[in-house]
Amino acid sequence: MAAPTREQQVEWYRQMVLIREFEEACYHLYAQKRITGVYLHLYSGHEAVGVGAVAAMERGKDHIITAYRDHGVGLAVGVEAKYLMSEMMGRRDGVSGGKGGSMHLASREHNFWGGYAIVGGHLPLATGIALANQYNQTGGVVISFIGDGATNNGYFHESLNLSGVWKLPVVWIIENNLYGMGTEIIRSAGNPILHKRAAGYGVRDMERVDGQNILAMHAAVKEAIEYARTEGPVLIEAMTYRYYGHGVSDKQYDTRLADELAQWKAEKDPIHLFRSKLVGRYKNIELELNRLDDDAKKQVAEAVEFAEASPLPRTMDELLSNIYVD
Ligand SMILES: Cc1ncc(C[n+]2csc(CCOP(=O)(O)OP(=O)(O)O)c2C)c(N)n1
Ligand SMILES: [Mg+2]
Repeated sequence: MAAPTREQQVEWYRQMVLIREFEEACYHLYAQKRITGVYLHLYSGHEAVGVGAVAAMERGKDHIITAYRDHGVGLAVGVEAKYLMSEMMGRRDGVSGGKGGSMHLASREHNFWGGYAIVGGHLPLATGIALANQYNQTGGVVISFIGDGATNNGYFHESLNLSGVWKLPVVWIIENNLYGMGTEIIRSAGNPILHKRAAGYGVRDMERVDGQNILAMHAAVKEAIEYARTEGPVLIEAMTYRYYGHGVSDKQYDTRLADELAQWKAEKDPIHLFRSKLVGRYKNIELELNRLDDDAKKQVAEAVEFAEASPLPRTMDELLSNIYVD
């Protein structure tokens, strides 16, 4: 596999800082009740997983689906921040017409199929999308993210099994952030080495990948997609960490967890690690990266302004549209 170019890596850095900035803004907007809803699940800490995986996709051909921690994937596939922010705020210009909110982002144009709130509920959908691609011989592969907690749900086992039986073109990526809500994975999984579950279903086991290292993520997912395109399903376990607890209103961090969080931020932050790699490798790149940091701030501020000016979907037509398929 050819090494990623400087230009590609700068683009990945741009996406990662945009996601971080977007999520920080969402955190504050939620506290101010400018974003509402029962939950808000942020992607801060996971950026290298989403950006690395999306970077390995063939655009227009491959597909991607995830659960409710979905803002980062939306930005990585290229949905404009202003349409995502409008969806956060339930506005007409939102990607789902303002009727989905944070957990139901999707963009058909980007082959990004959501955004689902039911734990594991999107895994049978991923299986179906992969089956459609196999049946129609499109050559397309589906990337499906899976929370570590979701691997104990029946959907996970049924979906992996069918993908193995039919040799479907799907890359299953467990985003193992060590917790499902407040429960540590070692307290909920009989065998917490989650990638080993691949063996039970005839899925290729690509083991653990450092989800804080974007270059490792990209390389692993690239290899997985190439395999899935011709041979069948693959499972990767990406090790990562969430920065805001399960959701932003989850103030679970006792002293032990606060120490753990501080350690991940200090030693394994995916953006800091990538930035220092880039600065070490390429002369004079720092100014370019600083500019991207500033651009991300500007873009998110403009997205908030755009969203707040967008109307709420309140007409009778909007109330009744997109409820059933015609
Ligand atoms: C079927 C179902 N059961 C329970 C819930 C409540 N719930 C929401 S998120 C969650 C934890 C999932 O954790 P994980 O899969 O590790 O994803 P993470 O939030 O860490 O990204 C639970 C139990 C739900 N939404 N759906
Ligand atoms: Mg988890």
